[in-house]
Amino acid sequence: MDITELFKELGLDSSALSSGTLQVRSPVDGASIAVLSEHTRNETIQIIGQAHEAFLAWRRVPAPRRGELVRLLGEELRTHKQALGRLVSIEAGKITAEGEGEVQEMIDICDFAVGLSRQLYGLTIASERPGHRMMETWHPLGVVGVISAFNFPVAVWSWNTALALVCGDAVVWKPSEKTPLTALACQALLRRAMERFGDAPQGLLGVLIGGREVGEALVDDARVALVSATGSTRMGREVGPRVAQRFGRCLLELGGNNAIIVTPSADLDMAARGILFGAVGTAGQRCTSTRRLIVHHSVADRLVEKLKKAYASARVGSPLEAGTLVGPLIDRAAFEAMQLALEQARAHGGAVFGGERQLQDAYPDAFYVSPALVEMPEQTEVVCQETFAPILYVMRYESFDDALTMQNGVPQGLSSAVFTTDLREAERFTSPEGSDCGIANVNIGTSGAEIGGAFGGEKETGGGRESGSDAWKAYMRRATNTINYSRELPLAQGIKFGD
Ligand code: UN1
Repeated sequence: MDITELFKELGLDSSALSSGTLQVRSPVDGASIAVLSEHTRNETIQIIGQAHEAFLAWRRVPAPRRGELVRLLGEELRTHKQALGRLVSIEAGKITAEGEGEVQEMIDICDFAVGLSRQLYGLTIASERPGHRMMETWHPLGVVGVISAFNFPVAVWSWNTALALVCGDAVVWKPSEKTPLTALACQALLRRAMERFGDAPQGLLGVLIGGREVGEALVDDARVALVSATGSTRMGREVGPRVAQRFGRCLLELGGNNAIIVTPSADLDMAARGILFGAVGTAGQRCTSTRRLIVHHSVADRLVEKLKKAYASARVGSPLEAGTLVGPLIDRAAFEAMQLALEQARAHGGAVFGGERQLQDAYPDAFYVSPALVEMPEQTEVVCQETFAPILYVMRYESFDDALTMQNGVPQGLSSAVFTTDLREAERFTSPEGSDCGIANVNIGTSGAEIGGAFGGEKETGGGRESGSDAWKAYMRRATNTINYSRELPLAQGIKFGD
């Protein structure tokens, strides 16, 4: 499908994509695919104002009816799954299966949120006073500001938006400057759902096109009750305190430095497959990508050999071509960061396999690399950093205790996994003294989580939880109600006051 047709199917007006100052380039070949005009600070403030107006109306709509809008959004996504998946591939460089997989993740969260729209339950609590009842009520929160990254340009928005909409909130979204087109396509799809829905308030979703200035206006606006931000730890360090300064709420989903432990009893073929998808998939540009392999010395040689074979045969190429497993890095800066990390690893005694630039002749303005496997003598400084590229550091261990210490010995705490068939090791890994991450898996890799669970992590990952389970509670405010249906006015704690 040619790009003009793709834009048309996704409701993007081609003429609006060729004016302005924001260059949008495809990482597939580095070519410009659009030039967008950026919002000013004033426009941003206006868009937040419209979202706030929309919130005031939307909060009065019954939650199951709000769920109907999300159901319709899910229908639009089903209809346009291929087209939106392809735009994700063009704009973010994901292979076709992963681009479409990302849209499937959106459909899944819509289904989840529709069910949730009838299950925003509060508790009933026993009162200590006779003739009294206590309960909890969950109310819509306000405008939710969503800041998202290039690597999951649409799914992370949908986790936030599907929940926010059923919770009665409006959304203002600042997508990455690297992937604004997929954001505009999502906005157009939601608009279509809103037209079919009938009476949804217009400002329910604002999309901000621009860089730091619009992001700052969103973060600092007191009408934005919750800022849900996905990206680097550096970004989170700025956003968190600014939102806290005005007593707003933050949901942070920041860097990961995810490890897989492989123990002597592991099924090595299965482990190798899990590691390959985790470390090489999405060209190592997921926050859940596997970045460290902690392997028992008795199986290390065998596993590394298997991995080297798999690495050598993983096809690097255009994500739009069938058979490609590894697409491009997002841009030159990502390539340079990767090379710098590899140099540092070498300086710390690392033996690097792979990592070279590929396809430079065919795509001089794009950045393809062979994935790198780096055997490290120990977990040095560079291993403790998140480098957003396909680098897998391999370290060996002697005792399971050491493996756990190494797994937890980095500043980030998003995802983790153990491959073992030893019940004791599996249980210890998921126990309180095991992995310190928000996600701890057994016999599956670190990436590719389902939407049904809460997603997020500890330490420098920021502590936020999005997506499934009871993550919806972050998008609502809780009121505790005590209702007296007696003719007396007893005070709590047995206090007698003036009688
Ligand atoms: C991200 O990289 O920001 O678990 C999100 C996964 C996906 C989501 C990743 N479901 O890899």
